[in-house]
Amino acid sequence: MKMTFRWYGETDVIPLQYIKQIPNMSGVVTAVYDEPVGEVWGEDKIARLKDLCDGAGLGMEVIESVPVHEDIKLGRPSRDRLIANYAQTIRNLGKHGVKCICYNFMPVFDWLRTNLCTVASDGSNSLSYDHEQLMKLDRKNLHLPGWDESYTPEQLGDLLDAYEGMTHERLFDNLVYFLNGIMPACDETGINMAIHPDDPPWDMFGLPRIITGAGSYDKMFSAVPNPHNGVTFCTGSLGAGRQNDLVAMAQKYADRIFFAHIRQLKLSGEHDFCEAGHLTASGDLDIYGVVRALVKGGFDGYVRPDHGRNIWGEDGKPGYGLYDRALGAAYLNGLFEAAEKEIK
Ligand code: DNO
Repeated sequence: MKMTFRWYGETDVIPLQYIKQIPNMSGVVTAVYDEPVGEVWGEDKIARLKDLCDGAGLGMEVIESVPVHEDIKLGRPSRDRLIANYAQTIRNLGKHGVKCICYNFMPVFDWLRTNLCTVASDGSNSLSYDHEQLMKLDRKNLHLPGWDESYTPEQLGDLLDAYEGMTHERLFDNLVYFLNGIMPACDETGINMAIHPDDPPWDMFGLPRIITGAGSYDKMFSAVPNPHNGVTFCTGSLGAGRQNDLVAMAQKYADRIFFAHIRQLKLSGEHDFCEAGHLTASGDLDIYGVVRALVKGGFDGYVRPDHGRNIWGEDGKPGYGLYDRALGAAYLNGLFEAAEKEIK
């Protein structure tokens, strides 16, 4: 396993040097943030990021994310040009030592929460999701925490209209078309594609979601068996789906899990959850069980502590402060060391 940490590039308030000081930190997970979705990432921008990481003694082998243009998800005629651009970005990243790309195939919205700052009894705060509250939102006038800057109301309205009538089957076919289009670039460069599960793993506002659990994985691997086609195993996203047995999945798909996002949830009701500290005892997901299952399955990928709480007075980017993620990394290092010594 290679321990990594998400870093939002030069505008991130967390210095690379602090990340390097976390024990066992092999590298950062980052992206080129100033290229419009669908454009090719230029080598100059990639090289600049890589230089910064090198300078701090950190690797840059994982990119999260190279976003997929909505026209590709919608299957519009422009997709062929956009897929060719994506493949070129893969080739450019490959030239600079990138080994793994995390992406998602969620229509319109990536992650969804109803509150980015839910205060716990110990004074820490974290992200949470309340299904009833979300269902009450007006689809025609949507305001979601963390999303207001991504779209103007008109853009959002047009996009939601464009997905009108989109079925799970068609969206899945569009994913397969996309993967088949980029696999040659992965074969050439050796880059592994790691799809992130839908977060949370159910349909929203009439938009289909297709990467929700073991069934989706089986379907995707049988449609595109190429060994570079794999997943980002995100415990928090998959774990919100009560039907998902994370421990069984971690072991079963270990050889297709190129990247693991590990975080903890406290579940309530059928859908609701609040993010918690990484420790198994802090929530309802068996983090120890997942790590053990990954090791048992022969997992050899990248790991990052996923969303942390804000603790010790830090006012970090929601989910991405320094302190609690560093505690998460330390905890995960311990679990991996123990599991590897026990199992190998
Ligand atoms: C949120 C992240 C997601 C993730 C993308 C990957 O904190 O887990 O935004 O980066 O879904 O494409």
